[in-house]
Amino acid sequence: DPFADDPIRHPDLITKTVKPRNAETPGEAMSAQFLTPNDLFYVRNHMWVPRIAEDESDNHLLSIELLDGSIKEYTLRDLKTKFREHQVTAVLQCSGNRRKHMSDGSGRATNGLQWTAGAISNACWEGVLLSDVLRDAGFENDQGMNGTSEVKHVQFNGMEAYGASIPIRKAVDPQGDVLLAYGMNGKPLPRDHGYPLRAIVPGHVAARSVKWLNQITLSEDESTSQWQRKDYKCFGPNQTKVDWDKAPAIQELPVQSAITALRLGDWVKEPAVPASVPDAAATSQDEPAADGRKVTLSGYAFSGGGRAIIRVDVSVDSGKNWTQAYLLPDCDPKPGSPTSLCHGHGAWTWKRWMYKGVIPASVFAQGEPEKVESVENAVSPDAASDPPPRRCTTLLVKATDEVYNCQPESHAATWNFRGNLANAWHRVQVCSEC
Ligand code: MTE
Ligand code: MO
Repeated sequence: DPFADDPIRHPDLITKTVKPRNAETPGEAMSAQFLTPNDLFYVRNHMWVPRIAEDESDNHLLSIELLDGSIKEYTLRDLKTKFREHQVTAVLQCSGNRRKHMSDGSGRATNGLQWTAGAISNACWEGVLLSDVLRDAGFENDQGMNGTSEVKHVQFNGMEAYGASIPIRKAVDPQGDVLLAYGMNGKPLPRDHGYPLRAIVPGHVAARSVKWLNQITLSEDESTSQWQRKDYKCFGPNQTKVDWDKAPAIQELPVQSAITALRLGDWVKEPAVPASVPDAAATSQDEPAADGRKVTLSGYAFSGGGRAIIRVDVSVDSGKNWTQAYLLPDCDPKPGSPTSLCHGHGAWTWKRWMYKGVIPASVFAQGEPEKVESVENAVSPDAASDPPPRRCTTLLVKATDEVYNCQPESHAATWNFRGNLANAWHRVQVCSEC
């Protein structure tokens, strides 16, 4: 059993599969902390977890093959002593995050692990810049940056045979912050997250952040692994028998958001309509008690490519009206300052958001709840006062990034048989007596 030596995991992780280990971060843990604790960081393993003894880790060997076939070797000790250490705060998000929402929301099955909203986490990574190491190995970073090098891709290989690649430009971009990381939130990388060395490619799909890294190859071509050439690509909703070569591998991620914690509070009395609106005030005479139910929502928003989140919109009435959520200022003061939790040149981290409001009684629709996506990991209703009959509404969140990318309204339009990059508005149904 190749998995016999896998590490023991935190019981609060939400297990999807045991061999190999795949587990989501619990919703409350995502809302509660900007940096996900190491033992609650989501785990996505395709195979077993390689073991490197602690007293051997400094001798862990990284080999770098240049285009002419020559090989440079660095031990982890070399990396730690020859190069300047950098910190980069960055989200990792699996391309399958929210795949279950795509399956449920579109009514069409997708292939792959049915993740809900927890295949994403945020950490401060410590390591050395890939660009510094490539320069030392003899690569001309300028040529990689301006496109004159024959090297077009940097291929990463992990010890258990996982592999992926990124474009050379991202690898050597002085603003790109690609790390060879050995630390995570101030501690050595945990075994599940690549001990003793992994790539961190901020702003890109996490599939490119290869764990247990022991080989880098500079090449004219992408990695030939199935994870580069097949699994992590998207096709049109009509396409199920596809020409894999025609679609580019996923690199930068699209804009995303989710509700990860939801708390329904007490019923409160509120005027249904402002008295200053005469017509409405007249109608409200005939209407039943104009109360509403307090609600507190929180969650994350994130966009790839270092694009910052500028706005998060919340609706408590199935999308008829929207309000802006409060964005938590985790990265203040200025990113890069020693007191900031954010390190790096781009907006590589998630923005956590919060919303406190009242769901007016009038928006709870009568009748049986329709079937919608759920955040089964997140809902923790409070005990409420006297329950009225079961009436439901849909709470929604959507985010916008700095170039005004926004999320699609439904999963139907972006459905793809691999269930990659599910990023439609996140919907959670709540009922008046929940
Ligand atoms: N690297 C190796 N060596 N083996 C893997 O299975 N999985 C990839 C990537 N790097 C993987 C890997 C995928 S698909 C994801 S989403 C991330 O690692 C998950 O990183 P994490 O487990 O640290 O959250
Ligand atoms: Mo992934």
